[in-house]
This record gives sequence, C-alpha cells and structure tokens, in this order.
Amino acid sequence: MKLDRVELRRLRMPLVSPFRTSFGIETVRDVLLVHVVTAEAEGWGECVADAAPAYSSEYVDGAVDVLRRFLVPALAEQDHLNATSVAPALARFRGHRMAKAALETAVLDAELRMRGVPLSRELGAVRDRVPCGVSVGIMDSVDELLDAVGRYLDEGYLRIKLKIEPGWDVEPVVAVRKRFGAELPLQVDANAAYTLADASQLAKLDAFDLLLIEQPLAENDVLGHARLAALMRTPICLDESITSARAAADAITLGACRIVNIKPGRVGGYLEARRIHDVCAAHGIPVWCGGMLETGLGRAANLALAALPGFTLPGDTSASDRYYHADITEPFVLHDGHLEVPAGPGIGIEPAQDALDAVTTSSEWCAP
Ligand code: NPQ
Ligand code: MG
Repeated sequence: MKLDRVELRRLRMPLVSPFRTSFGIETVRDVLLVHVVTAEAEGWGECVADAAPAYSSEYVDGAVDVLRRFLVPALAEQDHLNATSVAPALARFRGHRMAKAALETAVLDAELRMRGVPLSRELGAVRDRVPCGVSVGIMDSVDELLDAVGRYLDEGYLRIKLKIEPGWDVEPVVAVRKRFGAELPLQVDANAAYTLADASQLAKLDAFDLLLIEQPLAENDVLGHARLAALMRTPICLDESITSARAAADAITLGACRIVNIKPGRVGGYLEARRIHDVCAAHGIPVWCGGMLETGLGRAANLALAALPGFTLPGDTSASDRYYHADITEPFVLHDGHLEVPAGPGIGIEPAQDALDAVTTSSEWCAP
C-alpha cells in the first residue's frame, strides 16, 4: 500500500456523567481520529490521549502536532506500507506512543480490510465474545457510589473496578463489599496516586479479597511496586508503568506486578500489545484489556485484542452507553455481561457518517 492522504479528525463527545479519577474529572472526551486513505482501502485509528497530559505525558493537541509534522510525513515516504512497517518507520521519533498507536491502527485497519481479514483473527483471538467489567469513578459520597455500582451490576457487568485515591480507598471498598457481598469480583485503580510511604494504608485493602490493585505508585516507580508487593497480599497490577513489552518483562522479572493491564494506545499499538500478551503468557502472568473512554472505533479494536487467550480477567471494555448517549458507531450492547467481538474485516466496524459529523469539531487532511 501507499498512503494517499491522512485525515486528523477531532470530536467533542460529552460523557453520560462526569468520570473522576485521582488525576482529574472528565466531562467531555476530546477525541482524535486518524483516518488513512490508500488506493486499496481506508482505515481508522482512535488516539487515546486526553486533552491534558494528566494520565500520561501525551495530550491531544500534542498528538495532532507530532502526527502532522513528523509521523504522517515519515509514512508518506513509504512505497510498500503495511502495518508491520509502521513502528520501524516511526522509531526514530521518541515517545508519542498514543499518536503512533492511532496511526498504526489506521494502517492496520486499512491493510486488513484490503486482505479481508478481521483484526481478531490477525491477532490470534480464541473467543467471539469477551466478559466485561466497568470502571467506577470517585464519587462525592458512598451512597452515590453504591447506587452507581448497583446499576452497573443490574446491567450485567461481571466485575467492578473502583477508582481510588488517598482519602477514598478503604471506605468505598468496605461499603461495596458490605452491600454486594464477598463474591463480587472487585478491584481498585489508584492511577499512581500513592507513594511507598502509604504502604500500611494500602495493606488495609488486603482484608477485602480484591482481584488486584492497579498502579498504586508512580509510572516510573517500578522498583517501588516490587517493594510494595512484599508488603501487601493483594496482587499488584501495572497500567501506566507498562509502556512496552520490554517494560513488561522487566517489571515481571523484578516482581513489581502479578497482573498486567494492556492498553494498546499506551504501548504504541496493537502489535506491541500482542507482544506484551505473549511476554505475560510466557511468564504465567494474567492480562486484561484496559479502557480509555474509547468511542465505538477504539472499543471494536480493543475487543479483538481482549479475545486473545491470555486475557483471562474481565476488561474495562464496557458497553457504549457506559460513556456515551450517542456513539459514532453502532452501539456496543452488553449481553449477559459480554460484548461480541466484531467479525468483519479490519476493526470490523465503521463510523456512521451522520453521527460522526454531528460531533466533529475539526478535520484536517495531511497531504503527504
Ligand atoms: C485507567 N481508564 O485504567 C483509565 C484511566 C482513564 C476506564 O479507568 C480521558 C482520557 C479520561 C483517558 C479517564 C479507566 C480518562 C482516561 C480515566 C483514562 O487508568
Ligand atoms: Mg488504570
């Protein structure tokens, strides 16, 4: 393939309710879509960067800038473009994994559509539906939290993840266990809000039989996580720290995590995400698919990944209506707590033009 042109499309997607984490409150998702056009096929990739560099150092305006000025021009030079050639062609530019992931995903989608192959099959999926969990934000009160968790369980979600931060950790876990019982699959996510000095507070969570605690410490504190692991029984799962297959291998070897959250955007794309899956499988480390408030486009691709054999825990691959009243694709709907893996070529789903146009705030074409 050869790149003909690339569209950078910005969307404004209001959330159904504010989503609060230890790093901030999100009320509107600032989405960037990368849309590649070749002579043979078109493809879409969703960039998971947020408007502000709070979850990670990347942010949407920065992603647009690096795509426009460096990443798209580097691919435009290639006469035999395919998905596996994208990362090597972009490797001379440091970082910007979310921007690179979106571009690689769009090329991968186009290539697979051209070949008539579903992303799930290309990645090695072994399931046609995946069990789903839901991530529940920090709330103003425990009552509000219990209402929200109750509604998600009524909808069929199979696992609950509570966002935590200092001052909102043991209390919400106690309340959810008391209301919904010891059997509820329950985990927590701190988004790097603690330090090793908080180990005794975090160890209080050991009493509640959590599946895992996700990223309690800083992104670059892998050794700290290994030390924390020796001070508590709850399995540590890393999210922000796992930026590549090498980082995953290092963290596992150091004893910093017993479980890994895989988010393709965070690691530079679906091909690196599969390598992390393979590294974890080789070490007997369970993985699950994270979420970044994706639209249906990003959700579709995540479901293909979550169908791989090592994804043995329910992911944050929630239904469309967890985040959006109106998705830009056919909405993903929960059936018995599961979402179906799209079966069509590429990511298997397209944006609905009217729905897409209704939320588009800008579009620019990078002509190579
Ligand atoms: C996590 N996701 O696992 C992330 C954090 C997160 C579903 O908990 C805008 C962009 C808002 C990215 C909010 C879930 C976000 C975001 C939360 C990522 O750590
Ligand atoms: Mg997380």
